[in-house]
Amino acid sequence: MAGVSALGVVFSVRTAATPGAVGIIEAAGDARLIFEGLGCGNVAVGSAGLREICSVDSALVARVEVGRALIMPHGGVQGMEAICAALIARGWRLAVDDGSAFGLFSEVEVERLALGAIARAPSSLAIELLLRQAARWRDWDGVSPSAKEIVEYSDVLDRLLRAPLVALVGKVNAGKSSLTNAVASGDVSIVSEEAGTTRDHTGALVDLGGLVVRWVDTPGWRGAGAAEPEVERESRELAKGVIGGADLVLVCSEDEDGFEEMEARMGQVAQGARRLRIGTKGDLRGGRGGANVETAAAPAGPGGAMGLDELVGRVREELVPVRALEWSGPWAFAAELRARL
Ligand SMILES: Nc1nc2c(ncn2[C@@H]2O[C@H](COP(=O)(O)OP(=O)(O)OP(=O)(O)O)[C@@H](O)[C@H]2O)c(=O)[nH]1
Ligand SMILES: [Mg+2]
Repeated sequence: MAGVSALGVVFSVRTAATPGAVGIIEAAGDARLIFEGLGCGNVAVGSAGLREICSVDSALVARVEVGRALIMPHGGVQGMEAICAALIARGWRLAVDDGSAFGLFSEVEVERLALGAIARAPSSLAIELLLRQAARWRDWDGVSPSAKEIVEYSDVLDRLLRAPLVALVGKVNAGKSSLTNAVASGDVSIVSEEAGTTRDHTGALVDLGGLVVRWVDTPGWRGAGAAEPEVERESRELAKGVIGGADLVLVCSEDEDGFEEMEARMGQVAQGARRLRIGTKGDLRGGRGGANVETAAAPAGPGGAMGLDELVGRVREELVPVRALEWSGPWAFAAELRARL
């Protein structure tokens, strides 16, 4: 089309102000002219390929639309300058800097960071949110929501990127390992009637409906004054480190008094962590006061397990509440974004 050809190809450098390993050039215009200018073979719409461009460098060329391509060569300043000079010599026009590349946040840069985060995120709930971030950062005016609010929400949403630690604590035989196995739908921990079965903390990555957590079962604590085998004392000491680093502690107990007793014994170990009180063996004793959730992971009678869905829902809400998932502000999911807030 003559009109489009007359316009030629407009390109802009989308790399951040500080050059990174990869540079990004965005080209828009007539598709034939884009590939002629690059001097490389065609790339199908929606795909990417490694190409030798302008006889200067090899670059990843991604054709995002019929007439729009992202060209990602090595990011060094000299190399980028040589490519830009070659493109201008071939008739491409450098777009006037509208501030989007070097101002607050370039949409393409956020897109690149989001794709990297998606590749690493353990939780599937992160994906849809990350895909929305380029537009959210583009539309952010730098004032509202405030940087403080963005950081607060980002701290919560970042739990989708690093599998937060959930630690179960409770007295021996409270039913912690049974609960772990039921939630993880498999045999993660050994369960037995013998008190003190779990000697080491054991754990698994567990997907709680899109939020992946590190779910860790710890050895049980004996009642005050009870004799305790040396090996058990040592394993409990080791578990303290895990409990201390937990994002959420599930205090498990089959009797009403157990919660406060356990919390007092944990003392300062898990002072900063969020806590939920989980009533166990609900088939034997229902309606305990003080429990946030009542469960029966391995009921003795014919009925099935109880309270597991509620438990999963409460854990998710404690770690990544729906309020945060539905927040419409931008998420500073990468260090590069936080650094510029
Ligand atoms: N009736 C009933 N029994 C349960 C339930 N959950 C666990 N138990 C039984 O309680 C006993 C102890 O369970 P575990 O899951 O090993 O308890 P634990 O807290 O991991 O024990 P330690 O590792 O020794 O601290 C086993 O005999 C389980 O079958 C439950 O929901 N109902
Ligand atoms: Mg156990």
